[in-house]
Amino acid sequence: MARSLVVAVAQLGPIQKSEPRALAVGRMIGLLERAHARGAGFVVFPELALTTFFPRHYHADRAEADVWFEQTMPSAETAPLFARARQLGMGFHLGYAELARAPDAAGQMRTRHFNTAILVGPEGDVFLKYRKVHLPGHAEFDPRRAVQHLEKRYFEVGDLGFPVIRAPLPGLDGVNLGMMICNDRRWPEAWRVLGLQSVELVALGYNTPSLNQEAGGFEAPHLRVFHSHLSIQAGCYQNACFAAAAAKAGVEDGCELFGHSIIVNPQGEIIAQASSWGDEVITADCDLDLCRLGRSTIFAFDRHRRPEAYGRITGQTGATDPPVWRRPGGDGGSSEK
Ligand code: CDT
Repeated sequence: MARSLVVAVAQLGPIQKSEPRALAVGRMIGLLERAHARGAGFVVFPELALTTFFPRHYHADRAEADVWFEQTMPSAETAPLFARARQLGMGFHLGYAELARAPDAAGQMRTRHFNTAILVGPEGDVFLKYRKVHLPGHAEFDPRRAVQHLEKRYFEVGDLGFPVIRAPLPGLDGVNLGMMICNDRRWPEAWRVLGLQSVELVALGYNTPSLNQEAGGFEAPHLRVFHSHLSIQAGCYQNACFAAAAAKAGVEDGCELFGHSIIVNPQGEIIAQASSWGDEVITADCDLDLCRLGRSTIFAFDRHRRPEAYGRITGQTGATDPPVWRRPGGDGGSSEK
């Protein structure tokens, strides 16, 4: 019998700086209900779904930015979303800014800030938490940019790795679920760590501007969408999994986010795509057993991977220069550096 799950992506249109969380949560409940009416058992909401994408705003005093963070989850404002999902028997994925009292690497209790996402089950249990690992942007105000991207200022690098959990979703005893947040999708290492845990469905939220401010805006907007889709499609194909990628879209605080939310199958094909820049639900009926083909043939990791040749992947961060070729016996000596 097919292991079938109707997956929904709930793309959110813009959330302006002045808009309260309650407004966003009301919109999300509306999207949840639309997804339910289409038979979905699981809904993916975007990265930092409760507020505007605040890393575009500079706070000289970092503590001022704490207004964008959630100290509890569910919070008073998000409790209605949890309650409605439970009533409808639906699971969901939610991205938010997390302010936690948690021990750091040295075991010291500290106030910590993360760009976080959770997977919530149909009975309201938090199955899994993930904290964004690849934080793009910069930590200080950059006068060359028309729009800031201060994720490195407001968040710490996630400390939970890339976990996967096998958890029940409507109609299924267990689905192997994992998460990524936005920029993570561009890094094949992240996909492979999930693939090595037999992930079947990757939930992923993003806020991606149409213009690359770092490059002075010269990167064409259609290439920004292409690179996003390329990364997700390649990740799904190479790791034999589905992905449900939910964008924030439209003009938010004067900055355009490109939307183009998608659902991708293990062949790397886009099987559903948003077409608006507003609140929109897309769904796809996902037969999770389709993950088996890639996993048992070309990407049978246990038979074909060669970790002994991959040392650089975990051994270094930046790229080194290769040795310069020199003709053997010539004046230049050997080709070794
Ligand atoms: N939110 C996020 O990670 N956005 C980045 C844009 C980076 S531009 C500094 C992304 O990779 O989509």
